[in-house]
Amino acid sequence: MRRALATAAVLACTLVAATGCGEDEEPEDSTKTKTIEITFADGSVTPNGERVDVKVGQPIELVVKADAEGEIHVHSTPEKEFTYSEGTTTLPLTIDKAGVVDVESHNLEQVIVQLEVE
Ligand SMILES: [Cu+2]
Repeated sequence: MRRALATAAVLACTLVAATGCGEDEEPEDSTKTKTIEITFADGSVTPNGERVDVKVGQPIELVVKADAEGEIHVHSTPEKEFTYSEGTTTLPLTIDKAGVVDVESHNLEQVIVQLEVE
């Protein structure tokens, strides 16, 4: 069902290509899981401080691909800590307060993404 709708949306986009039809213009569905892919490789991480819009209570999945195990901090209230292992780890997350929430790697001392929760 969801897939069929997505296909229809893609077709609609092609038809109105002249007016532009980006991902950003799609109305955000707060019940749809937001997937954020995070890659750790050779001591660095991607993304690197990027802002991601999410809704309060929206299910989020951090899909972590890593070449070594490590830890991710989510600076929400209260804070959350996640560990990931080598390979792919999927970390489910929801934020129940509006604001900007940093997702960090303390091993690398880097902000991975900033969740703009509204
Ligand atoms: Cu932290």
